[in-house]
Amino acid sequence: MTVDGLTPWPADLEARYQAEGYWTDRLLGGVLRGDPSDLALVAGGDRLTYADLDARASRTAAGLLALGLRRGDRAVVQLPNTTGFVVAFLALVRIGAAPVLALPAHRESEIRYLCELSEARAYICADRDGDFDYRELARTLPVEHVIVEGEAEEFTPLASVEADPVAAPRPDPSDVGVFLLSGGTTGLPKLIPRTQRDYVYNLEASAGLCGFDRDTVYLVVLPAAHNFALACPGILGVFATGGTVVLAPSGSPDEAFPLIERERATVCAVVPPIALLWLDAVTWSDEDISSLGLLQVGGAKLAAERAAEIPDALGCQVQQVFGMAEGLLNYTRLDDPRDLVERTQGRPLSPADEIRVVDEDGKQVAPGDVGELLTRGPYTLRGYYRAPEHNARSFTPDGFYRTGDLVRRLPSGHLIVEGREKDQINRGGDKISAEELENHLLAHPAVHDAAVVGVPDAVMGERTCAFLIIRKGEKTPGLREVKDFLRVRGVAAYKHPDRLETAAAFPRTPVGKISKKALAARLP
Ligand code: OOB
Repeated sequence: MTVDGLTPWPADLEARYQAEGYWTDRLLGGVLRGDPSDLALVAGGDRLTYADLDARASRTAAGLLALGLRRGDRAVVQLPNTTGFVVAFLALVRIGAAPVLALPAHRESEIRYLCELSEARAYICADRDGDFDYRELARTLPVEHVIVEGEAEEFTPLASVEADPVAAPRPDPSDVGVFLLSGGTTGLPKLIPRTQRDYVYNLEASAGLCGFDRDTVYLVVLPAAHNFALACPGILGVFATGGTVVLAPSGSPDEAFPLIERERATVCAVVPPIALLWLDAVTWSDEDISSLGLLQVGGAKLAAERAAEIPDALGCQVQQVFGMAEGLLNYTRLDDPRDLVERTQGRPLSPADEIRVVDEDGKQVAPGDVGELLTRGPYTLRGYYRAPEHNARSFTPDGFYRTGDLVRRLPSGHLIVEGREKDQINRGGDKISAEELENHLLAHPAVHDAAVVGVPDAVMGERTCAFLIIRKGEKTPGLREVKDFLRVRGVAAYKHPDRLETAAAFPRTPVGKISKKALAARLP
């Protein structure tokens, strides 16, 4: 059953998740549980206590209500790791208007689509990011309100969205709390509705598993809008347990190491390419990063050899995290034997997570064999937002989400990610839908057909290679020209191909689909 594009959990599972305590009445807006005088957030020059942040969030919530935003509305949020992100997020979830969390790297093609699909009433963005001006993008969007952190020009400055707190309707725990973006396997990205109660469970259970408490100082180097940094346990998991969040602009050792030293950061979440950079940087850097006790690594597969190096080289524990915006999180446990921490991508967070590993016919494989991971549970979506056709393919009739990941399950329940079935490239944790990029490439006048594949890469895990069949009589475009073409179309730069190859024809599978395996095999 689908209501307004949302697929609720069936009543029997809802009753079970409530009875067993996975779902409670706690709301995302109530996540600031630290001591009022304790430090909650360090960002740029800002140092906010829990009392400061709570006051900012409720004044901004009242300001949003005064603008006319209401429970059930949506706002596309595209902010880097700033105080504004945290305040805007908390304010929106408090009034029950769901943030649609775009990444700072997204451009017009992605943002326009998100605004249209979500029928967002507001777009909340930064002024600029280097050369890129979000206000110029905002001028083209179909939204009522544009709210800008920084120099707002003709738009509403975020700092001016504030008023004396007023009583407002309380969101229901079953309401959508936040929309996350799927990595995407189709032509267009999908929206993942995360309910207030499922996301609260996600962040609280994760914080418990990772041993977060008021002494935790969590350094954010990934985009705050990404599920990993936001709620696994992330920013929200820190707030729920009374620790301190420190926002860094990026994972570059030049920026991250001085912050670890200055703020005595104890935990950080990174993607494998950042872990590799740090392993290298620590050999020459002068900063004291000895406060770091835990490095969470996820988003893409971390090689066992690298995982093994981290404790000695960086002086901290490593935790592998295999998660997805759709829900399911797997963590290695802090007391797991070394072998499991190095070789596996962890086991499910929740006792209520249901796992199936199946073959192409949907039958469970023998224990220890590789198959596709299917999952269902108290914080895994039951359907993408307004995507009935895609949902019919992405879920089994009994509501298991088909992850597209190929895994092997050990007797301990730990999963090893062995590959991927979905047509997606994982470029150092950034996900690229092959079909989405192919559709953009097909719009190029010289391109007759396009097929995008991942190429193994020592640092990024994979890079993106686009195979093009060029139209008769047309000149083959160079990589630079193709990137410019995609930039003008408003496609985020991380989705641009790293490499171009031409082909006279594409190899086909027996059923006539392009064989990406055979294409990739053509590369030296
Ligand atoms: C995280 O979330 P997404 O939505 O950006 O990407 C999910 C996909 C997974 O389906 C899998 O294909 C891949 O990313 N992945 C991994 C992995 N962690 C994610 N593949 C191998 N090893 C891993 N450790 O990437 C995400 C969300 C929450 C926490 C951590 C990561």
